[in-house]
Amino acid sequence: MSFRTLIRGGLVVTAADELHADVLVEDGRVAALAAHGSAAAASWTADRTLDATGKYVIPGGVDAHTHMELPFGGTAASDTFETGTRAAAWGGTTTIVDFAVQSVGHSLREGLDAWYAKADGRCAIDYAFHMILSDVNESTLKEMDLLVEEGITSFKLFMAYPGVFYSDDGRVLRAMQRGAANGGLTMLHAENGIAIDVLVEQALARGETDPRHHGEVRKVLLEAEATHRAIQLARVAGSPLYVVHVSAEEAVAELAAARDKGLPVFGETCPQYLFLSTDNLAEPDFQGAKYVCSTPLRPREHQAALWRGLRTNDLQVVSTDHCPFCFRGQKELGRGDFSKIPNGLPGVENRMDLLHQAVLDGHISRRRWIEIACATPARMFGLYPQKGTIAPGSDADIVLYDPQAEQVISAETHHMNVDYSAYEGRRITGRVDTVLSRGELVVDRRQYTGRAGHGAFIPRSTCQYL
Ligand code: DUC
Ligand code: ZN
Ligand code: ZN
Repeated sequence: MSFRTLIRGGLVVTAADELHADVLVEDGRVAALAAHGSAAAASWTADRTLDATGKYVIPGGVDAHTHMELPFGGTAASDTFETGTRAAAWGGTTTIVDFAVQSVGHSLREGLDAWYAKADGRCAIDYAFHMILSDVNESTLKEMDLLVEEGITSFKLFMAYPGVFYSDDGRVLRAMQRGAANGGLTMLHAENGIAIDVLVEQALARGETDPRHHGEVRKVLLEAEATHRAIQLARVAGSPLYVVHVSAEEAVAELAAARDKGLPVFGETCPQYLFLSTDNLAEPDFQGAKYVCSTPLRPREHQAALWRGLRTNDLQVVSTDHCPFCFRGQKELGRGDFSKIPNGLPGVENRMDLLHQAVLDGHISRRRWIEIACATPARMFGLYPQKGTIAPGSDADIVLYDPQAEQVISAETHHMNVDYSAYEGRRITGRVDTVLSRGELVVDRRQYTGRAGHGAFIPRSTCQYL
């Protein structure tokens, strides 16, 4: 017996359309859409009807950049797959793409299997994986082909973090060449980590140990230079390129120049770069440590360039880089030495709301909100149209969003497993009301009804955005 859910009376917003339509869900998938009051909609019967009057009916968010349980700097990101995906659901995100990590000296297989094991049976929403390459060699290059066949179709390399994740230009080039051949999308952390480490050492020697110095040594020019270099390497390899967590205006300019030449170069930014700045990093009493991430927060003047990039499609995606560390006991590891502060911010629960606020503030349109947060990440990473839209045949990952509800973001009320909020006290208009994942209610009128283990691993096809 099939199970049917009817979502009545809402405004369906996708990247392409805004429709006053009812949505029929059958066995976890979208079966049909029809205008309110149409003969088709009137004829539908269902086992369950959700009243979406006054609400938006939007695709569940796709957060293409998370780090649940990431080991980093002698500690590990504080959200597990269980707590992190639950928080994601609360925030209207129904798919995450997390980064499995290969460590130096180990195979991709070992790293990937460790990530499958961490996530299996624990997720509230669906999930997929990218693979971080820390050790590019003959054997791991061959393994890339196998991963693409298994649905791990994107590979992150680091120009930063020498001695940990860092790959030199030759290794980056080899991985790009392999991706060009097997269809894998190369993702790059574009910061010149070799130069940054020199500046870190010099700053510490001068006694500059506060969190704000993290932002000062990780210079805009070193992000722009690495972005430029990444683009040239991708051209040489004949490979597309996706630059993660773009934060500097000068890096956006490099992407825009490449795109003006018609190159398949893409960029992602994150809420922290759109809403926070070096003012936060400079907060007294070591509070700035809450905002230490890499790439770093920039002076607030950079925000306008990021918003412009999102409007002009020089930037295509907003993901969170969700990588939470508690202030107490984790961020505190870097008291007296900013280079020991674990890098990362929480945000998986906040992205959809912050971007809705950006619609109200006039930075982006309502459809662009859905495009950068749902549809494009799904297409970029081979999940479309299963994820990222509301269309017949798509998974019924659907959010009923109340555009008029008021909320104040706070660690007191959030669901992420972290003891602070990067957006504490911020007023937002708009709030998630109800969330469906493959037709199952995960949040029902602000009550959590999901469960660990509902979320499934989703193998991905190759990039659909080329
Ligand atoms: N940046 C962060 O802030 N955290 C994890 C890894 C990264 O590149
Ligand atoms: Zn990174
Ligand atoms: Zn990251």
